[in-house]
Amino acid sequence: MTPDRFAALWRSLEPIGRDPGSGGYLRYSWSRSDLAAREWFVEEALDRDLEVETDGNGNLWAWWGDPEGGDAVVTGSHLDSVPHGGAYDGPLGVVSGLLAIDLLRERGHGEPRRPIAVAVFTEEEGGRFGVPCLGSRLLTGSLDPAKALRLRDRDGVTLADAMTAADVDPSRLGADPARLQRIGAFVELHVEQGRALVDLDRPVGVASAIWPHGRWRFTLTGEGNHAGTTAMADRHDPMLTFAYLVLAANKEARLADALATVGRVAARPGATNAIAAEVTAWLDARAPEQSTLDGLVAAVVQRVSERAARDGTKVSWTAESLTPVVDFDGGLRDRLAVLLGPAGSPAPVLPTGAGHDAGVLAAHVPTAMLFVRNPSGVSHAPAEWASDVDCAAGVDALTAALADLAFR
Ligand code: HGY
Ligand code: MN
Ligand code: MN
Ligand code: MN
Repeated sequence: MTPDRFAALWRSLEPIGRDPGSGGYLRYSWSRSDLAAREWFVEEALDRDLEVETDGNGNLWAWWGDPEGGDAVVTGSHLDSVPHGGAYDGPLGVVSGLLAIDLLRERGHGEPRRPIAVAVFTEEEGGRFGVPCLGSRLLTGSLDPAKALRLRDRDGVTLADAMTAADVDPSRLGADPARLQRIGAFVELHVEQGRALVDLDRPVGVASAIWPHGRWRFTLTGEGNHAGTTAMADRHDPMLTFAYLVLAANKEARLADALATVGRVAARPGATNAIAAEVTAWLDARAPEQSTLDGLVAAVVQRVSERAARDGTKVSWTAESLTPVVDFDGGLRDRLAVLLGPAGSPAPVLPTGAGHDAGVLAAHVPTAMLFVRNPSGVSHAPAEWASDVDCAAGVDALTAALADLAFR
């Protein structure tokens, strides 16, 4: 794959959903820009004579070969983004899957022995409805469809209404064991969200594991009152408790050598001249070990509860999503590391703290991930970037992986 050829397809998707102000993406699942990106995918797949289907959870599948053949080799990723996210997180895996099929056909492999599909999973980021990997969790039966249909976005729109508005029937949501059984292996290519490959000076790596991680929603309740007539000593201000939540998360994560982020908060009523009555804040916590993660969250809860008692506020919390550690299939991992590295120097194998649909599927089918070098390591922000040269190397790696798995 030449960098120019990668760039040609990449440039046809890149503008869809980009916010002209921040340069980041606003591709929330079932939004207009997500629908435009999905339409782009369907067109590109049909141009390649791939058979396209939308499953009951809204995930897209573009097939080369008869899906009923079973033991399929599936690649792909997601097209949705976090608010003002980067261009490559998700789309790189989808574009690379389509280009890998082009290369396989041009290299005269003939028809694959195992059917191949490029999949696009819905709401991987949880950017609209709050639960990450929604499409793959529903497919694998690891999320209750009734609960999913009630999920609401920031405007109060339910997933059911959003799907209906997009002309996709929400009543088919739920586990799809027959579809899952079709998959013999899943390989997701993704831009690296970190700098390990930069430090190793390698364009492509193979994932070993995904750290355990989760999202917790904290509700801090105080007493709304007038900003101009309430003495400081008389206040029960949940924003104060919130400030302490952020500090405690930061401190406890550093102590535990783990990661904790409070990136989203909502204050009610949210008026400049009114003391907040209630604050809702979301904690994203991640650690190499489950015990470290559990300890970190327990410490944050303890600190915030102690603080709430001092502030005269109340605190409640609930886990919105939990992802246990994912160890990718060792055989697949090692096979791809050898295949994708120059002779005698296997591709680097590295863990990640980022969640992926591959992490959900790994509990059900042999799964691997390939990473493409990200020079700044930045992700979930407009600055996320990968060079056309490295992206082309990623397509070559994915092509080699699919050739090895589906044509032998
Ligand atoms: O949040 C994550 O780790 C992933 O990018 N959804
Ligand atoms: Mn992401
Ligand atoms: Mn992603
Ligand atoms: Mn007033």
